[in-house]
Amino acid sequence: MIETWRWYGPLDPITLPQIVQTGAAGIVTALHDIPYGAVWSREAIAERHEMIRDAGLTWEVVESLPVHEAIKRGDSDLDMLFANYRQSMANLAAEGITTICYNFMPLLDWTRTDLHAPVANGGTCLRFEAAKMAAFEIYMLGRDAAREDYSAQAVEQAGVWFQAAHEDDRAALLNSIMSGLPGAFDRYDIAGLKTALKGYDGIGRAALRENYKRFLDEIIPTAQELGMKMCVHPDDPPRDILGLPRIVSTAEDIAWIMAAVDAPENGLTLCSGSLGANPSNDVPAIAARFAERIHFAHLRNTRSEADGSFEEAEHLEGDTDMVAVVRALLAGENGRDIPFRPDHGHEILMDADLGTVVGYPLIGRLRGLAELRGVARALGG
Ligand code: CS2
Ligand code: MN
Repeated sequence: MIETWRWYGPLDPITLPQIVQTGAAGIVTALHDIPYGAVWSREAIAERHEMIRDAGLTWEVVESLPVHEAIKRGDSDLDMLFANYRQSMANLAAEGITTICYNFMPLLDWTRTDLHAPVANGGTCLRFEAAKMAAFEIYMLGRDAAREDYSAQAVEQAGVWFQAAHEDDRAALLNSIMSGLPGAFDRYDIAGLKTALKGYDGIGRAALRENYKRFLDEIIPTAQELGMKMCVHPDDPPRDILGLPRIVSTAEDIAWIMAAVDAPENGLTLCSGSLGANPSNDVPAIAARFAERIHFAHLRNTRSEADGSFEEAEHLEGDTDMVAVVRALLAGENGRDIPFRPDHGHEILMDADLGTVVGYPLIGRLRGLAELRGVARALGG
């Protein structure tokens, strides 16, 4: 398997020469400065590619080439957005970059309520606390229907939390929930989020699937012409949130996507952490079932709690048997060629001082990468 490392570009406090020292061979990155929906020019791609090459690394995967919200909403006039997306794909292919990760989550990418939850042996992790998310939805967004989406206990605790919360606590919660959009343009405040949510009024699961199918129909033939592999990233957490449907959350969802356009170019990013946050997802089984369509892997672990809360565990700990996941990936025909990266990591040792992108500390990820490397090596990968 190809060891990779997510790099946020020239503004990332972790430099390319430092990444070389992690032992990773490849880079996963995006042109984060280009607004969603605009074309990635050949020149901008080439310039970034050269930096990576000059450091002795390869640009293995684009993460992400973002899908504009208008496409997810299925607005009527999307020709220009599809044309731009295809043009970016062509420009990337011309530079020899042929694996593209994207997601189809409405509005929010990964969602957590605490960015620095303490872990037992020191350090901190990203945490999703059902009661705090419920408090955000019910009291801060005023979405009363959210009461139905959480356990009675979580709803009750949400009230308790909100009563006791100061303005700072609420601001911190909003900030945590918005932090899953690293490098993204659209960060919302409460008013902005309410407006953005209105744009999804009337869009349920079936409509979102229809919009996704339209995207695949527009994009996959181009991927085939260009020899590119598209790989969708699962929803994180793998459940509806803010009343928005999520359609990349379970094995059944993935099977629907793979069948929607049944071609190897229509593939999957196996994110063990995202999928694993739903206890009914059997991640090694998902890896085995879709192995031939998995073009990229995010390896990380989570530990779920009874009320729907979960937090990120060390890469080899938590609910998912990581050795079984790697074994399943390696059993696939192209298993040895799959790029993988340690997805997130705990902030440990000096990490908190380094000013790295939230969820992407240096030492915590380095630890994860080293552990995963050991697993892969032991299994012959
Ligand atoms: C990533 C996602 O940080 C993460 O959890 O795995 O943000 C991922 O980059 C996107 O969803 C892919 O489009
Ligand atoms: Mn991931």
